[in-house]
Amino acid sequence: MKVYDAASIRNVAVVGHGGSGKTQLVSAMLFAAGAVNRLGKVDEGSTVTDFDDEEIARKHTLSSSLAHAEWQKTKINIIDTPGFSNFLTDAQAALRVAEAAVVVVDAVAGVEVQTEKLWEEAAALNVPRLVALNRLERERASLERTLESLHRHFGRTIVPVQLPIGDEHDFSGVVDLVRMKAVTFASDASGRQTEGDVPAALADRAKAARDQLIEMVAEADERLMEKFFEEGTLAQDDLVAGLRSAFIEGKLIPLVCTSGLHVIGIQPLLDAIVNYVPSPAERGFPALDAAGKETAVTASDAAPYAAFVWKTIADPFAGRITMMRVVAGTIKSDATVNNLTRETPERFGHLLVLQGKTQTHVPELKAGDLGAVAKLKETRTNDVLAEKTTSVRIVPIKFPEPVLSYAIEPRSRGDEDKISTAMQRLHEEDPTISYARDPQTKELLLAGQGQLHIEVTVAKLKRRFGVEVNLKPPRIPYRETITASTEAHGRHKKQTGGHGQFGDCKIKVEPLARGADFEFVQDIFGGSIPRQFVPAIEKGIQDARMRGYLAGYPMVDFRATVFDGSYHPVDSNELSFKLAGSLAFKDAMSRARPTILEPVMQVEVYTPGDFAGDLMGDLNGRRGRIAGMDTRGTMTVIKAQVPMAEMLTYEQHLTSATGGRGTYHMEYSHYEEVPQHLQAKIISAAKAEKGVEEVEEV
Ligand SMILES: Nc1nc2c(ncn2[C@@H]2O[C@H](COP(=O)(O)OP(=O)(O)O)[C@@H](O)[C@H]2O)c(=O)[nH]1
Ligand SMILES: [Mg+2]
Repeated sequence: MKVYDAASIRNVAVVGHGGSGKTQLVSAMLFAAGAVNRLGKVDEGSTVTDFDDEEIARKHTLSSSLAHAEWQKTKINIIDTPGFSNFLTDAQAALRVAEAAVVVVDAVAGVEVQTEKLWEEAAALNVPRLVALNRLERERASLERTLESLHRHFGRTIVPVQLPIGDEHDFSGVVDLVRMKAVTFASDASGRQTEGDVPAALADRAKAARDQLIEMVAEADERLMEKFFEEGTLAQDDLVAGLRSAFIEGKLIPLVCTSGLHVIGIQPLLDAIVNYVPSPAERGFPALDAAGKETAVTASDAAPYAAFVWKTIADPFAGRITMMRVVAGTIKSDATVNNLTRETPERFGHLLVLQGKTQTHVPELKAGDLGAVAKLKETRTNDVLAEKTTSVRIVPIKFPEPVLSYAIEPRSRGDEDKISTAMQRLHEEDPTISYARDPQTKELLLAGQGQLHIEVTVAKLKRRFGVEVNLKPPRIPYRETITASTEAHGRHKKQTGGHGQFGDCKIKVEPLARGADFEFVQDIFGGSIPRQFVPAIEKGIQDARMRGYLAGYPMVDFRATVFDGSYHPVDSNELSFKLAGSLAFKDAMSRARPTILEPVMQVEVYTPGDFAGDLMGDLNGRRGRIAGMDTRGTMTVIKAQVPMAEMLTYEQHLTSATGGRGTYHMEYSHYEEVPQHLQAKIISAAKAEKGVEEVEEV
């Protein structure tokens, strides 16, 4: 396998709405460039980049993957990315290590929800964008209509550099507006191309489109603008160079026409990538300097090595695969490198170049290249591998907190350890999931970006690690508290032959502020209870409060003060006082007016403004309190506090109410009293469950 230097590398992330044909397009690119000798198909599960079992089964990309092809003596690293909302972080990570984004847009559907999100993401990172108008051979596909949709959403800087030849099923090639040539493709999906003159029927349209392109290129550059005014047009060289710099500066977004399934327009797309996309030597890698200011690291292979880990794959057989971008210098196989983030050396084995799941060894990887290494011990996603002395810092990829959690239970007993090991591995691969045991409900909670995300994670657990689990909505960790102060008495007395048992205490309970949990105070009058029995009383109250009073949930936010009692010189012991403490607690609860508390979430909903009114109404219906509204770009942010119990089904609602445009985030905020009329239900549910458990135990 060849080693490429920065000037002959192009890194592109292929992004776009799910189903726009990204994976198929990548497959066609690899095929047309001769990197593979057969056209892989999504529908047959034979593409290079959707190789995971779960991806093949669902026919959807769930995780970014890396492929490469050589074209015009240049190595194009292509990252295929997921386009579904639960998995977008991976696409965002890919944009961090690419010099350009190929935004794939379906020629029938036009701009879709995730197209917008990823477009904004790429723009925020200043990543130049190229639009591939794809699936153009389908019925109702249209350049005009899609272009209108693109202009409406992203502005008029999107400009075709090609026109399609033939409509819908007759789509057979493209007119290259820069060179004014027609390139047509064999109808057998072989990608064989023939170059010729622009067909007469398209000549006028092509000329008009070219004039428009020239004008836009001229407008993007003052010097070209002057030339354009003088001569009424641009020289070929000026057009090519002007288009390239306008693209790199984000002033123009070229649009090409493709069909991934029929391998039409693919070589021109590869040409556009090689010709327009900056090499890593040209566009520095975004970083921060020692003072925290934004800077860019130029990919020079003479510089000291630096690499950024943008993704990790947890493979139960091959072990951990660490995917990195060499930012500077040269990294060699079998070298020991320094993990700057964790301050530890890492011993590298073979460096790998990835073609989907296929790994090829390379002796070294130079600055600007993307590659991988297997079986690193300490290194994780977002780590930087570099000399200790480097002053460069790389901003970590930001992984969103999980928004939704489910309870999981192993299908076979004793699988819990296996689950926890597997989850640790999966978390390395996907930091947007989390896994923990709820200390109160004792359930294992799996949290992720949405229902699909959690289902996919569960499927991975099964396929890769052989553990099967059931998913259930999580139990709400209710709590109990008291609303009135009272005094209470607990006496435990037992006289059974020989030794008796005697413990007796008086306590006072008082409500405390929300969040104060539990306080125990001893304030014993005289010597009515010997000091050594007080911890036993506390233990009795502790145990009893953890078992709750109304519905079995822990009793919190109160103080218990033991202030009096009595003892027996022979029969008193710790156990007796523990029981007296728990009896006193029960007695207190009968007058302390206990009530149930529920967790309330801080919720933020992001939605196009049109839906804000309805969504707020819905949140009110979920017993939510709207805390405010804000606009962020074209989106409205609704902030609200909503009981957790009402949010378990929110994702489905939000998706259907906004046509998938809305997203949300929530985190635990605080506990609040459950309205009285809802408490009875919680109590009877708890009793029913307890009944079941007792039956089970018999
Ligand atoms: N007609 C047609 N179908 C396509 C084309 N490209 C992809 N598809 C189909 O569209 C579906 C989604 O394609 P895929 O590449 O998985 O989309 P992705 O989610 O963007 O990666 C699959 O059924 C493909 O076979 C194309 O150029 N023409
Ligand atoms: Mg895909």
